[in-house]
Amino acid sequence: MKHIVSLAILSVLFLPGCVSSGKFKNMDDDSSGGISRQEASHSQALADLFNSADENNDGVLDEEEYALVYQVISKNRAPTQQRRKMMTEKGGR
Ligand SMILES: [Ca+2]
Repeated sequence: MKHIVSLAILSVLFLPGCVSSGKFKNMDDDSSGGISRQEASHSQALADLFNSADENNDGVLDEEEYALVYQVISKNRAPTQQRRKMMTEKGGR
């Protein structure tokens, strides 16, 4: 039982970081270790937040900068997905 609780706690603590890390590697087309403005343009939300996410103004989002902006984008998407689900359940569009 202790192992299950430990795994649950570890999942809550590290899963968001793992998810953003996987997304980071997907966005980093040339595997340079950073997301350029051009690579960020594949996501409208990321492109819109690129300047504010690029905290050191080097024109590239490193993994830490991306993890922070990913949290913002994910939080902003959640209500929309919930609204769509509610509308689908009610038969609306
Ligand atoms: Ca940067």
